[in-house]
Amino acid sequence: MPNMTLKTPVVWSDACLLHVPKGEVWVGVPIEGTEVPARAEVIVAALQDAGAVVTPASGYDDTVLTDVHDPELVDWLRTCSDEWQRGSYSVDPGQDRVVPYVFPTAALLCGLPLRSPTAVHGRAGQYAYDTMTLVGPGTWEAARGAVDAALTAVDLVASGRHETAYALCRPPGHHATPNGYGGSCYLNNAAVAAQALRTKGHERVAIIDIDAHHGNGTQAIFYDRSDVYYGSVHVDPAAGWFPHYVGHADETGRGDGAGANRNIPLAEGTPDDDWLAGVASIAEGAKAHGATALVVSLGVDAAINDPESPLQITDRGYQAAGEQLATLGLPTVAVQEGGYHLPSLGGLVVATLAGLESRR
Ligand code: SP5
Ligand code: ZN
Repeated sequence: MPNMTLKTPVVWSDACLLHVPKGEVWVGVPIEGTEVPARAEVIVAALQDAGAVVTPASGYDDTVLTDVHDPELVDWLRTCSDEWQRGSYSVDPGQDRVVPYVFPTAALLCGLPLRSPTAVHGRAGQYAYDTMTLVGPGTWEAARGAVDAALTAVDLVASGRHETAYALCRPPGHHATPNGYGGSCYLNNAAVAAQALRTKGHERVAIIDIDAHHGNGTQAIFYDRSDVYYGSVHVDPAAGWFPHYVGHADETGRGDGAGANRNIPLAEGTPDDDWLAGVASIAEGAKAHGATALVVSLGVDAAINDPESPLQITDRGYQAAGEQLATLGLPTVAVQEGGYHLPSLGGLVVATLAGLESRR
């Protein structure tokens, strides 16, 4: 897209580079992992090339975190790496990142109440629900920086200064649940942003999640609430894709939240047209819900070359998704979620933001 100038402010915190997972454990095998600091670097570079102004994130108090997360999860994330380093794990068995190996699932507890173990290598499985989401020395600072970026973007639109703002959050957030973390996510940036918009006076907020994976964390946080709509298009978890257990079409909300959750699982290989029909359908749902502000969980891993998903979305598709969401005419905060193909990441984000700007 030559000769374009993005007007959407890009909010960024240098702290987001401090999270260095040093790999992940997948089906028991340590692999390199794709949620790397270079993701953020290539996105910033592409946005600057497109003329976007990069704004540093402001600092916010930790109290915003417990609007959407249990305090125990927040305390764990803040302290577990230091506790792990104080143990001898980096020498024996030679692991300097926090990695769980046993999980208090229903299959283990068999109805007994959960009792939190003292040993940090036991307790890890109480909060981490997978083995791919390692915690290291800079993880907390980076996750906090990502939340700060999301909240700064909220302030930019809530003040009326901008119609749309983009937070370059890393690590991503939509798999982080009220009381757990996984899927390369620790704190739920999109949920914090939606909650902040609620606090600033928007009675109804919509979150539209176009990451290739279902945002099980965001869904869980708002599942019982009528004030925040969650809609997602994603590769069908039942077809063998993370998060496997959650993200089905019949998950529509519960109690007060009944009807305020919408999942559109898609087959492997889904191209632009069918994906865009899903995005349009979810946008309709957001409109019907009466939302007056929008959070976009902007994962670009549905892209055709992405190594983590089998969806086949092009740059044009992402731009068209941005254009569709722009027709809602709502104050919009876009937060970065996944996206792992380094050569195309930047162009995909630029295309989406260009689409979101189209209503000006
Ligand atoms: C935010 C986000 O997009 N999280 C994605 C979490 C899903 N990660 C699953 C990783 C599975 C291991 N990938 C091995 C590479 C196969 N091509
Ligand atoms: Zn994803």
